[in-house]
Amino acid sequence: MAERFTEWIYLVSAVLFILALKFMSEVRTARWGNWAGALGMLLAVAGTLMRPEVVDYRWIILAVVVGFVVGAPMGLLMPMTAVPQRTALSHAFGALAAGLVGTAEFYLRGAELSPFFMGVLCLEVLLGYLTFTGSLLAFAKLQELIPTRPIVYPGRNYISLSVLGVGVLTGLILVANRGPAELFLVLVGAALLFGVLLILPIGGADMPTVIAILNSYAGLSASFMGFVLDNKLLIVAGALDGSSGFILSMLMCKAMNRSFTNVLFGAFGQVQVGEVEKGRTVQGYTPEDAAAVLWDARSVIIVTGYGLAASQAQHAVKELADLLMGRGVDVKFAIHPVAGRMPGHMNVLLAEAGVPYDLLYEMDEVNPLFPEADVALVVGANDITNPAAKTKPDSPIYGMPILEVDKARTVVFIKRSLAPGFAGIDNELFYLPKTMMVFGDAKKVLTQIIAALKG
Ligand code: TAP
Repeated sequence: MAERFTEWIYLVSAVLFILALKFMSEVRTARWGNWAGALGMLLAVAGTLMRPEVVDYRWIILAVVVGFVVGAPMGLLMPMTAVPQRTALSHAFGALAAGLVGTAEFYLRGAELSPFFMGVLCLEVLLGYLTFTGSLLAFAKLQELIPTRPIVYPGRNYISLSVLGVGVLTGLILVANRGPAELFLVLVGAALLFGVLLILPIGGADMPTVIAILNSYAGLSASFMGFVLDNKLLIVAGALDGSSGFILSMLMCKAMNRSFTNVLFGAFGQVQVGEVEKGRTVQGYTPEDAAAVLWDARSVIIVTGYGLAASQAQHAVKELADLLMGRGVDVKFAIHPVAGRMPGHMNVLLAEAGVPYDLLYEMDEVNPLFPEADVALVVGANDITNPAAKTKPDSPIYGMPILEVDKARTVVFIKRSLAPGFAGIDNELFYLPKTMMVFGDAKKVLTQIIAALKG
């Protein structure tokens, strides 16, 4: 009876997980997606605890308390800018759990497993442990605990693939012989080492894409765990996680015009400094100058990027937009799919500040509107506006679709310096006569512009 009840609860959870993904694919329904996912997980845990094989709750209660004590402050206190590294940590622990369950199953009933189940168990362990060390390293790079630049050495791809090859070969021997147990340790060691080798040559700024890939590995590992434990919900949830993570990483690569292999093996971001062209001058302006231009404008398109997140300027930009709209100015926000450092980064920040959804325009909708705009106000963005993506075939961002701010009558850039962004390259736009560079922290400069406009 309890078994049957659990199966029904699992079915409802699986539907909620699918709905969560569906809701999260649109800004308007994203919050429901969160709730659907959380409810699905609550039901899944409750259903599992009702299974007859759970006979003692003491360790489980302890684990729930520890999880709550660690997880609740992380959710409440961690700033939005740290979400990529928080996600990396979650993947690390989820994947470690899958790896440990696989290890326990191997030692408890490895000898009885059929070749199919041994194969699945080996895949679970391989993906679980490599995701564990890979995600920990991704976390350390994003948190700048270790250097974020790609760590490259000769023959790195061959070395990494050889270590993976050792893991796969060991798995095949285990499937054929179901032993010896010592070989299992080689499999675990190879997986742990491969996770490190995979991430070392990848630059910190590529980590969000890598995290989406690691997400899909962790999901697959959980799905394989579902086979080993004969738990249908784990199979479904893991497969959803694995496939959605994979699709997300593909979308991110497409939006950056990078191939999957270029992200994983291209050591992108090695040349981060010294790329700014020397001997050219830019025109620096004060916030008051920018306020004067905005005062006269009839239409303004605001483009936000990573710097908005770094300076937490979302509330200031909303206040400025309100002020301009109060004067009858037509204000739009242009959203680039890879602005910032994670998918939907700008949508989340602007939604947090209360910017109405109907002011947000996707790249394809807004690009034809730039020639009509009096001002393109670029706040803490760089690469997503860089015309090199269209004009310089040797540029690392060549082919990436951009927001065509250069077509507006005046371009106002708010950033702290001429420093490049994620791609490490100079931006022609800074040097155009129609460009006004207003140097400073985005929040500070916006606050000064608002004060000048009010004054
Ligand atoms: P970036 O090209 O990285 O430029 C951000 C600019 O913000 C920098 O040039 C920096 O210049 C400025 N900045 C930093 N802190 C600031 C502050 N406190 N106040 C004002 N400005 C500040 O960012 P973007 O235009 O958003 O482009 C995103 C890049 O990240 C793309 O190349 C994309 O391919 C890559 N990427 C995105 C994702 C996702 S999913 N979003 C994932 C991986 C990679 P200063 O230092 O001079 O201030």
